[in-house]
Amino acid sequence: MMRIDVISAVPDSLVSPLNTSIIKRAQERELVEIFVHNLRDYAYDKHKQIDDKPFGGGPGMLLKPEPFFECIEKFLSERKYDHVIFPSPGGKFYDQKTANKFSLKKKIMIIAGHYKGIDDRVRQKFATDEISIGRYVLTGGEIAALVIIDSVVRLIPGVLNDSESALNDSLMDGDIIEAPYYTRPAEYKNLKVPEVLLSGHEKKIKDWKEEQSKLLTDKWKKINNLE
Ligand code: 6GU
Repeated sequence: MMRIDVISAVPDSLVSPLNTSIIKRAQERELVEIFVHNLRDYAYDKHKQIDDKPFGGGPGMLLKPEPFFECIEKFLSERKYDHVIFPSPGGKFYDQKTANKFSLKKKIMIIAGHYKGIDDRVRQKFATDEISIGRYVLTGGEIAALVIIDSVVRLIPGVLNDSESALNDSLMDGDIIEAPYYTRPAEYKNLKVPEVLLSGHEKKIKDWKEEQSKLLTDKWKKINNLE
């Protein structure tokens, strides 16, 4: 079973999303165990302070190094981790290839920052992978941690049912966008399902899906300035 430890100053923001739908089911099936840790539990001074003003001035507060060091050093003494992931806007862009790589591992730790971030010594000392999920700014690393966990856990064998199968998903076999899907009703508010999908003609349906996939993939590359 894969083990994922997440350390956060706002652990509540992680709990509901991880206990929902497919990720919840993956934990119930004992395919992954996900532990959300409250940084404040590792603040050993009497005020349990986890943040402080940045040296050199500037607005906002930083997460102090000591609670992270206490927490991370404890975890590292208990087991060996394949990756210690540090979500950060300055990191390497996250992609499917990286998700595939992480999904093959057994022990992953994710260190989520909040406020203006974390004292940089935490990253220097412990991070093996610094990862950005895109060119925009978030309030913290928690949502990035959820993105990473979701994309990794769904790749663990047994997590998805056959009907949810990852095999032919968009981007799985290298940047392919799938044809659009429709269900009943065949017509709704004058919006029609493509005729071919109602035809029962297997070969025509297959050809249509391939054609749509190619069109959407080309359009996707164009709007995203790829190739
Ligand atoms: Cl990983 N963290 C934050 N705070 N902002 C981001 C990000 C991560 N990736 C893109 N923007």
